[in-house]
Amino acid sequence: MYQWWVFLHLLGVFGFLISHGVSVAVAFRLRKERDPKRVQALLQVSSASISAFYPAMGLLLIGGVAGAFVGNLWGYGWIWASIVLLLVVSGAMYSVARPYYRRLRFITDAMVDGSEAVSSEQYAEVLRSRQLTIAGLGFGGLVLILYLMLFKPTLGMAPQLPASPTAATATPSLAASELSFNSDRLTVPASRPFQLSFDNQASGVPHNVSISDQAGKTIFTGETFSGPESVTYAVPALQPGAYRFVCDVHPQQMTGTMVAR
Ligand code: HEM
Ligand SMILES: [Cu+2]
Repeated sequence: MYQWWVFLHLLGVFGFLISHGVSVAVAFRLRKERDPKRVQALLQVSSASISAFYPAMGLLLIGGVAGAFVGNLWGYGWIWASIVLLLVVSGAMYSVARPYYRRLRFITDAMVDGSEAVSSEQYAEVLRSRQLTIAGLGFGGLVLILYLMLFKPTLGMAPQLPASPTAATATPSLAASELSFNSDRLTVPASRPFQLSFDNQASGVPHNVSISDQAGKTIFTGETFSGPESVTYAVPALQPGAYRFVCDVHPQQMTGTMVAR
C-alpha cells in the first residue's frame, strides 16, 4: 500500500517535470528571441503546457500526503519541510513568473498587432529580465526538495519510538553465514518504512531476505547477492504483527520470525 502511494507520488513528479519542462525550455529560449511572432508562439506553447502541470502537481500532492499517512511519516521534519518548500516556490512563481509572463504576453500581442509603443531595445530588455530570477527560484527549489526527499534529514524533528527491551531505534540487522541466519527472530519498528542491514558473510554464497505475512503473501523481497558483502534494504512500513522472513535461495534452511511493533 505504502509503495503504491509513493508510486503515484513519483508519477506526479514525473508528470510535473515533463509538463513544466516546457515552460523551462521556453524561458531559456526567450532570452535570445526578438521576433514578436516567434515569442508569441513560444508563449502559447508554455501556456498550453500549464493545463497538464496542475493535474500532475495534484497527483504529486495526493500521493505524497497519502503516503505520509500510510507510512506514519508526519512526525518527521523532512516531510514538512518539503511541503513548505513546494508551497513557497509555487507562491513565488505565482507572484513573480505569472505577472511577468502576463506583461510579456500583453506587450507581445500588441507588437504582433502592429503596435510600436515599445522599441526593440526595450523589448529585448523585457525578454531578458526576470528569467534568471525565475530559473534560480525554480532550480533552487527543485534541488532542495530532492535533497529532502532522498536524505530525509530530521531537522530536529523525529518521532519518539516506544522504548522496549529490543527497542527498534537502531537499524535492525541480520547476518548470514554458510547456510543460516544468525537469528531466527527479529524485532523491527511497525508502521513506518525502516532500513534492514543484511550482512552476508558467506563468501561466494548468494542469500537475500524476503518478508511475507501470515497468509504467505510476499511483502518485501530484498536483492540477492553473494558474500562477503553487506547491504542495507529499504523495507516499506509493516503493520504491527508477526511476519516470516526467509532467504529465497535457501528457503528450507534459512527462515525466521519478524515481529513489527
Ligand atoms: C519546485 C519547482 C517549481 C515549482 C513548484 C513551480 C511552480 C510554478 C507555478 C505554480 C507557476 C504558475 C503557473 C501559472 O501561471 O498558473 C509557475 C510558472 C512558471 N515557472 Fe515554475 N515552478 C518550479 C520550477 C521552475 C523552474 C526550475 C523553472 C525554470 C526556468 C520555472 C519556470 C517557470 C516559468 C517560466 C513560469 C511561467 C510560465 C508561463 O506563464 O508560461 N519553474 N511555476
Ligand atoms: Cu540463503
